[in-house]
Amino acid sequence: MSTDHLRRFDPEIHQAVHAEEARQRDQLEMIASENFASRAVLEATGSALTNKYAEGLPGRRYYGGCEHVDVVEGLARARACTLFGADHANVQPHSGAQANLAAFLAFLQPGDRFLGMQLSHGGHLTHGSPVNVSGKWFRVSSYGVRESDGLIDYDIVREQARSECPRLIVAGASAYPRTLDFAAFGEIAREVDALLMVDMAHIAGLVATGVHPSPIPYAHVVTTTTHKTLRGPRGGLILTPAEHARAIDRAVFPGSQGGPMMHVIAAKAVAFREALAPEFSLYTRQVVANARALGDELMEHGFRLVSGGTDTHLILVDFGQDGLSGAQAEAALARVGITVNKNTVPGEYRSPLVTSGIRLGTSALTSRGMGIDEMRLIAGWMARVLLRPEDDEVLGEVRGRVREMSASFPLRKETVPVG
Ligand code: DSN
Repeated sequence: MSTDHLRRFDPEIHQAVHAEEARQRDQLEMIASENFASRAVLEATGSALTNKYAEGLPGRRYYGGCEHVDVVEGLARARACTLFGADHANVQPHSGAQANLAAFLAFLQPGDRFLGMQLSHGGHLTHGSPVNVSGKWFRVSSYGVRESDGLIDYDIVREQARSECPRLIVAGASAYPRTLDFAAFGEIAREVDALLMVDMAHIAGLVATGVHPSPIPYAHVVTTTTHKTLRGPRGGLILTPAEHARAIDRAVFPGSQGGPMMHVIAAKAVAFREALAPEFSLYTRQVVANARALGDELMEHGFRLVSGGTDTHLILVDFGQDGLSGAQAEAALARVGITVNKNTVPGEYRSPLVTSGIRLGTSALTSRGMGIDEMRLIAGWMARVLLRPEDDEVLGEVRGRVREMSASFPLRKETVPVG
């Protein structure tokens, strides 16, 4: 996209934007929650719709001049419903955290109890962490993964649900590499008469294409971001059965947000259209195949993966209590141009700023067209760096390989369906 005006008016911001574009292009982006949106998504995000106030919903706005943004939001809602097989979509949440807050507002009163996955076991900040509003305003009980195999033990979740009697159960994670059994969560919620909320932010693209089972048949509300495996603009989305549509809409606006970001909603509509195209299914299948290949190769090199592998786009490497810290690994990989994030692992004893693991994802590299051969090469380079993080000769050589590979795969393949 042309940035001539920005260059002339604000050279400092222009320079930083271009430096970031170069960073994304020249490095290997392996943060599991990131991806590269298409040009069409970027154009919609950068459009004149940013100027428009449109509190309310299509056809029922508090401002004039909404006839065009009504079209946009109508399309976004209809496409989201088609994509996920949902009755109702609210496309206004500014982010995943806002979507979760709105879901809590719709279904809980302050002081109610809910059951969510513990952050250090792969859950999310907004699922009841004491530093987040979800942990401050509600009583929270947490479930984790089994120490022996890193998997959720649904019998333990059931026992906890029976003894804690939560009003709502949250299923969903930001660092769980395996398939989530939404049917089991649904059964547990029914048994204890709780509502089921699913936060599918990480796996939304996989769910949209049937690569991961859908939570829609089991959940009272499903929240997600739109920018991870779904590859849209940065934002949130809530899906719900028709009976809860009004409660959710009111919890978003006026409950917890003001004016919707219509430019981002336009970009969400574009991303949903892209995700409905057959090419997107091929993409998500490749994302998972790539994650499996990356994980297998890392294990060949002697690394331990939480749960012994992956069913998704995500891998969690556990260096162990006496091993490299996640912070050291993140820094060493950054020096060769591989971007990852340090991550707590189940049973973590180091601080969240240090950690004993790293989280890897294949969504962004797969968007560049990389496949299994590239994943195997990258795993080998990572192993060399992580086994000798202070060896400048090794780092220099791997940095050169990373540059060569990045140069061979364009950052943004066009994904917009024709017709
Ligand atoms: N920060 C996101 C992630 O990296 O998983 C979740 O909000």
